[in-house]
Amino acid sequence: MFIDSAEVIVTSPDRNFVTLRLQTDDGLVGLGDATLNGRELAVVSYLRDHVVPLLIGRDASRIEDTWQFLYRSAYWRRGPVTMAAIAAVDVALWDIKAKAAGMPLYQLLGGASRTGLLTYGHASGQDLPELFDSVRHHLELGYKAIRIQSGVPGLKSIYGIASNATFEIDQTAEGVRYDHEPARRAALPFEEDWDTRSYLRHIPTVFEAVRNEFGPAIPLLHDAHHRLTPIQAARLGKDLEPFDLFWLEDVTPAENPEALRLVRQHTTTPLAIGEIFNTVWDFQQIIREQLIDYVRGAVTHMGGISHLRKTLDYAAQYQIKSGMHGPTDISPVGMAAAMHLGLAIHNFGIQEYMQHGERTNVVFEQSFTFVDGMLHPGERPGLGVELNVDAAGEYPYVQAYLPYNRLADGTVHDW
Ligand code: EZ4
Ligand code: CO
Repeated sequence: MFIDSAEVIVTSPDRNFVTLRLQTDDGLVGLGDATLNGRELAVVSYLRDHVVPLLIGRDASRIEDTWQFLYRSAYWRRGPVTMAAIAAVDVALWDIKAKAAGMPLYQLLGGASRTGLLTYGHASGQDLPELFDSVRHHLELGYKAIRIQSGVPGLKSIYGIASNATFEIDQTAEGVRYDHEPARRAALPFEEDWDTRSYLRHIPTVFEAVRNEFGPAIPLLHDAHHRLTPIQAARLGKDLEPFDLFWLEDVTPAENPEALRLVRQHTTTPLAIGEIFNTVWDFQQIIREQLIDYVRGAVTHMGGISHLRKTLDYAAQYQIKSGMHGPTDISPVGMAAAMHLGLAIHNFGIQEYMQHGERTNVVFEQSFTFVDGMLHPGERPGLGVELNVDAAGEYPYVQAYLPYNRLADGTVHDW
């Protein structure tokens, strides 16, 4: 079983996606997601210019060897571009292997450890009435766990609020619905504003209101999106303790993961981190020291199923669970890979699930189900996702960037 062709397909049905499509000499097709939000074309070049030529003629069954070859032969290791490219190859090869075996991929990963995957969706609002409506909407959709993001008085536009999002094309068209897609289609990144003191004052009042309205039982999550210092993060964790969060995410920036030591000393609010991490080494210390409770790494950005599985197996030894990143910038291919892995591993925690738009679901034909807030990848051989190449061709790449933050005095702040 040899790799006969390798194509990198860029499509932008509702947003940009980068997909690697491998085909073997016996006609099996494997897909891998290589989408890196706002930096998509760098991964396209990495794959097209430097990886695709190495793949043609390789034995498609040698997944681990191919991973090690791509990782070590480059010399320049790690980083989001490299690891997204390797992830796409890894996932496409797993897809092919499972199709060759005639099994859904989770069977090759050890079979199902559960009947379905608990998910969480994104509720948000500029103010409490808008937020409550959004929570109710998510409950109606079946979600059993909900992330809460709120506007902050005095700030015009901040991360995580669906009604802030603007898309150049058709955001209001029927069927197109995103909880929150932060990337905007424009030539320049959109500027948002930030004030940590206002945020820290306001967020506990939001959680108090949500608990009063929706009761103590529903798991609630919150994303601080890399904006706090360790001591600010410690205070937020403490202030949120009465509201029993499922997790508090990305409290401090990714560069100093050991900053979580200080946060941990002060709060029992569970911590999740790592959506922008790329390798097991980024997680090594914080897993070993038990500084986190959930690993946010995505298959798409962590070098694929092979490498994220190693990371999660390591985490399992410390009672740390998966909380794989699942925003709309993970394509249906990346989401399917996450579902198969999540179904198979023992230490599954929760899966983020935001739901793609209608056009995306036409470009990517999928077999997963979402019933009563639980995801299941389905029983089709492989990942269970097929790329409709003709439909993909109707939506060429559109330049889009993630926003960035400035403080009131004009200083650039972490976004
Ligand atoms: O900002 O996926 O938890 N989810 C997140 C996301 C990220 C985007 C970046 O591409 O933090 O909304
Ligand atoms: Co996040």
